[in-house]
Amino acid sequence: MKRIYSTDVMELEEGEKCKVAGWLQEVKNLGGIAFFKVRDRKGVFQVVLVKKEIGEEFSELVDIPRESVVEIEGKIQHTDQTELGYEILPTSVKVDSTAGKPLPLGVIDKVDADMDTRFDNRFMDLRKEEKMAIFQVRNLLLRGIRDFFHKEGFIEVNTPKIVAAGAEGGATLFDVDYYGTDAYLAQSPQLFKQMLMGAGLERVYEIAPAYRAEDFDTVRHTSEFISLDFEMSFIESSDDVMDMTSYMIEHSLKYLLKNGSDLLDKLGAEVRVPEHPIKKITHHECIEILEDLGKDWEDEKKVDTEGEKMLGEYVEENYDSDFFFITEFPTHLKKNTFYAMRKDYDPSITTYFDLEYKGQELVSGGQREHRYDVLIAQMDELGLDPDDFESYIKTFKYGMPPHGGIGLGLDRFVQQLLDLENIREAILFPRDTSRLSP
Ligand code: AMO
Repeated sequence: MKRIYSTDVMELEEGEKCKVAGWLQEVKNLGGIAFFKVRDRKGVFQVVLVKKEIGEEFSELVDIPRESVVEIEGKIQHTDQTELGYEILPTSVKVDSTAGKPLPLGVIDKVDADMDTRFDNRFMDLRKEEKMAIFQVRNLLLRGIRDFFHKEGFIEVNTPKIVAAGAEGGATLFDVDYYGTDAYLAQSPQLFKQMLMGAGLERVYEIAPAYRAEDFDTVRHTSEFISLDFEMSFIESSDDVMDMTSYMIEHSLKYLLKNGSDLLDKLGAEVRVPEHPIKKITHHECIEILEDLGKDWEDEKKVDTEGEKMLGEYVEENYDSDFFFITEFPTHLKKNTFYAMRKDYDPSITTYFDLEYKGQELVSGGQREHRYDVLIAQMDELGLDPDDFESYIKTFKYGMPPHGGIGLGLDRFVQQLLDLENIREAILFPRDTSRLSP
């Protein structure tokens, strides 16, 4: 008999035969009758064991340890005794795998264990309905994003993660011993995306891990995260890149609302789709707003973590939106990005922007410098040796269109979307300064 899910059982007629399988979540033994609650990835179903009918085997069955994997064949019985409205009367119970005792982590406990215990036993933690739902939402978000890029004529690419030079400055590079040569884990596909513009692909995107040796732990940084990047050619300005970014956010959130409203309800998440165009505030204006709001700076005036939060609340109150762009970042604040195009009327300002979501940076991007001579001059200014970036630089010598793109932290997107306190909740097996296993 073909196995069906807990949700399919509801559709069956009284007395109809079925086969279900899952994890034995709970056993309630009342003496002459016992109840199993069995969970599969879609929900929970109830099995009723009547001692008189089962006979000797009854005592063995009610002793099966919780969280063992069982396969049950039986008949449907409609009932108003349970919330579900139906239960299964078993004709056979097969134990595929017996769970050890005690469990390293409770699955239906009301109170969560501490984070370390949970992540040490992540396979068990993910059995919890509300934890699994996070990754079902993440999956739908990704499907919405891929759907958008496909519609817009972008192709999905994969670039190397073992690289010879960093794209985001030396401080957060992980070293790799590459057959005796120094190499690094890629911080961003940035330089490769640009080379693909030189290759004439015109519209590309990548969804892949990026690595940063962040030397402290925060609730929004991990050492490995999924970077969603796109790059597009023949743009007129960074406005084209911002437009594409906001359409992508809009499309993916609408896709999620359309296909995952049950999951969002389960997680108590209210998703607000941004109205196009998303509000743009220059970095300079941000500083003025923060000054009006009474922010104190210890040293340089810039939008720091506290400033982001204050601006997030300001935009929420005044523009009723979770999103806004900070545009025209001063050149010295984007010091690692030698590839950023600067404003022609004022080279102390870049065409670079961040997209903020609920008071936290979600995206960075802008228009790139595509003119070879200017690019070399910008590298010189930052003390970078063009020889270290030889294969990248070469691309600019033989025909490079005007282009731009972004990087979006997917884990942060899920974190902010679902109001998760810690980015690690949005990652199956997070990597940080103290975690390398599992
Ligand atoms: P940036 O360094 O701002 O830009 O990174 C882009 C986005 O990636 C996310 N992010 C992180 N998420 C989790 N943990 C981290 N340690 C971490 N670091 C970054 C953030 C951030 O906004 N090359 C540019 C992109 C471009 O211009 O195309 C870049 O990587 O959400």
